[in-house]
Amino acid sequence: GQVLPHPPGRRRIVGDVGDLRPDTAVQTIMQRAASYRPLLEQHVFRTKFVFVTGAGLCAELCDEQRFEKALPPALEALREFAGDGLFTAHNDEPTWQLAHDLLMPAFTRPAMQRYHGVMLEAVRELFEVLPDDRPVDVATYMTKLTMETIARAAFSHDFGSFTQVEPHPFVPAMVTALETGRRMGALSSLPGSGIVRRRLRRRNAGQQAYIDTMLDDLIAERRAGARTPGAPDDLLGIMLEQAHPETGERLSDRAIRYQILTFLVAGHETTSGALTFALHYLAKHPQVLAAARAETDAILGSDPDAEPTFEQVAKFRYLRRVLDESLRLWPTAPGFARSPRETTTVGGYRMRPQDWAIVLLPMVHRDPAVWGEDAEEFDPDRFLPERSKGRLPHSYKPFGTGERACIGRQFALHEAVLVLARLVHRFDLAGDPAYELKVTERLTMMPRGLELTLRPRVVQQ
Ligand code: MNH
Repeated sequence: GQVLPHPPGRRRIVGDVGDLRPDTAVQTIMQRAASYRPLLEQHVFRTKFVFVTGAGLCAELCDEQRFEKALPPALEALREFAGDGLFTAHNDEPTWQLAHDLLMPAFTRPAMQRYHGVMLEAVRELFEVLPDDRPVDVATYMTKLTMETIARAAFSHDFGSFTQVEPHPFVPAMVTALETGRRMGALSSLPGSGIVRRRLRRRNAGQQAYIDTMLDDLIAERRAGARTPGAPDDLLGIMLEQAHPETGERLSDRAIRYQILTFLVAGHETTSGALTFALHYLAKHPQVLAAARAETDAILGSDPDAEPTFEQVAKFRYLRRVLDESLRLWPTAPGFARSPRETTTVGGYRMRPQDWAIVLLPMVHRDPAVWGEDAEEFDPDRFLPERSKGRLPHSYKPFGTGERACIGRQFALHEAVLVLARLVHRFDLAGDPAYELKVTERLTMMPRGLELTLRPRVVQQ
C-alpha cells in the first residue's frame, strides 16, 4: 500500500494515542500537524485517521461531483443519541431527504424574520440576569442564551435558563448522553470492549430515559393542542403536521425525536462557542472593540436599550467580520469528513469509497498559502471584500460544504451578530489581562475559563 505522511511516534497496539486526551484531541493533532500539509495520517488503536490540513486539498474534497459527506467514528457514535437525524444521517438514508425538504423552508429569509423577535427577547432576558459588576464566565451565559433561543425558536419550548442558576436538567442529561456516545465510539475500535460499552450504556440509561420522556411530553403536548388555531408553525409544528409535497411521506415520532435532539445539540453549543471566542478577541483587541462599537452607535444610536430591526442586523458589517475571523481561527465545529464517490487519487494518494478523510478546519483556516504568514493573527479586515477577492475557493468552511452543509447557518449568523451588537453597544468588556486563551473540546470547541466583567458603558456626550 501507499505510505501517507505520518509524524513519528506510532506505537504497537495504541498507535498514535500518545498524549491524546478527549478534551484536547483536536489541539494535540493541530500541534502534531504543524509541519504536515496538506495531510497527515494518525492511528488510534486500529482506526486510521487521515487529516486534511491544506486549503488546496480541502478545496478538492469539497467538490460535490467527486466527494460526499462521511461519518467518522465520532459522528457514528453520535447516532446512538441522534439516530438518523439530519446531522448524523447517512447520505442514502431516506429520512435525510424527507427531513431536509420539510425543514428547509423553516430557514428561509421570511422564516428568519419570525426568529428575530425570539432572539431579541432572549437577549433582553439575559440582560436582566447578567451580573454587571463582577467577572462572569462568558461561556456559561452564552450557552444559556443560545440554548434558550434555539428551544424557543424551533420548538416554542421555554427552558427557563435565565431564571435558574443551574442549567435546565436537560443540559447535563444531554452532556452525559453525548459523552457516553463519544466514549463508546472511542472504544469501538478496541477488541473486547463489549462489556465496558454495555456498562456505559446502562449507566447512561437514567439520563437517556429523562431525555426521552421530556421529548415525548413535548410531542404529546403539541399533538394535543395541534387542532387549536394558532399552533405555532415552528420546526416541531412543521414536522408533526406536514407531509412531503411530492411523496406525501411524513416523519415518524421516532424520527421527530431524533430531529429535536439534533437541533438542540447542533443549534446551541456551536453558536455559543462562536460568541465566546468573538468576545474574547474583542476584549483582547481594544481597537477592534472600538471599531465594532462605533458601528453599533452609527446604526443603533446612543440609547443602550435600542434593539436592531431584522434589516439592521445585516448592516453590522464590521461585527460580521469579527465573527468570521473568530470562526476562522476557532471554527467551533472543527472538522467534517469526506469520502470519494468512486475510487480516485487525491494529492497523489488513492482513496476508495470506504475511505474517509477529516478536513481539519483550524489548520485549513490557517494555511499560510492562502491566509499569509500572519495567518495565526486575529485580523477581521481579512474579510473585507477587497481582500477576500481572488482567495482560493473553499478555503473558509466553518459551516461545512455541499448539500450536507449547515442548515442553521443563517440562523447562527443572524443570532450571533445580533447578540454581539447588543453586547458591545451596551457594555464595556473588561477581561483579566493575564488570561491566555484556553480551549476545551467536547463535540465543539469552547474557550475555557474566560471571564469578563460587562459594565454598563459610560456614554460620553
Ligand atoms: Mn450547524 C451541519 C457548523 C449552527 C444545525 N453545522 C453543520 C456542519 C457544520 C456546522 C460544519 C456540517 C457537518 C458535517 O459535514 O459533518 N453549525 C455549525 C457552526 C454553527 C452552527 C459553526 C454556529 C456558529 N447548526 C447551527 C445552528 C443549527 C444548526 C444554529 C440549527 C438551528 N448544522 C445543523 C444541522 C446540520 C448542521 C441540522 C446537519 C445538516 C445536514 O446534514 O442536513
